[in-house]
Amino acid sequence: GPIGVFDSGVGGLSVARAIRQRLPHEDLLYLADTACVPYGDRPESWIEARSAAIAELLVHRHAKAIVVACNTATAAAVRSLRARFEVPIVAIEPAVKVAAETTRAGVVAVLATTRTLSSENFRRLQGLFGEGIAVFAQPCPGLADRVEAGDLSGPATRGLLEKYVRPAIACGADTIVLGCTHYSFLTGLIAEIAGPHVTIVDPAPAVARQLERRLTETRVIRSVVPISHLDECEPKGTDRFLATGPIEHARRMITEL
Ligand code: DGN
Repeated sequence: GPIGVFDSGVGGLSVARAIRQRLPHEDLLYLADTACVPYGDRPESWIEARSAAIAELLVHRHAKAIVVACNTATAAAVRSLRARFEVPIVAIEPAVKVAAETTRAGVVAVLATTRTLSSENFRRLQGLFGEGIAVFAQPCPGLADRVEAGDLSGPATRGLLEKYVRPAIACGADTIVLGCTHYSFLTGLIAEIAGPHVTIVDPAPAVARQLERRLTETRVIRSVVPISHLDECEPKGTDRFLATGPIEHARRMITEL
């Protein structure tokens, strides 16, 4: 079966790309929950239940592993997904550890959704890996929506990024963690605004590596939020792309994968 990958929208395609590169012989089954994007504004219990429904759909379509390609969903749902499903659940999360190993200034910035940064999971990561360094947690309201709207370089996106990146740089950050999969598509612009001495950490390749490990090894949820509508984009090779709502932007970004 394929590798099931999901996000609230197109952001997780950055993770799909990393998996494609690392595991070229695996098939992908990607689901963009575009009917419900963004997840950032929704209650944690809702995200948990929705993630369960999506995972169920992917497993029903024979996914042999599920990749949670959304930091917000990881924070809300990873534990219950692992308890409910037997297939390996590999989940992206802000790469505080890598950033701590990378920074020389001892100051790292994490760009993510408000929900991710206020989560228990993020506190845990900070506790585990943030000792001895300053972690500048920068919520980026509206930024994932710009990417979802297909605006990767326009004035609105640039304006938001300047607002979110500059304060961290002013505080001496030399390492920026992309703590939301949507921001991966803004790496170039972030680098430009942050300047040449700043390292950008994208956890997507680490997720692909972790998936590779889990596939060589070889777990079940109760309430679900039903998916009432499903569209499918044109397949790309043996890869398949589904959406529960608008798929126009997803379609364009898939072609560029
Ligand atoms: N792509 C999601 C993440 O990685 O957290 C965030 C997008 C959203 O639904 N707000």
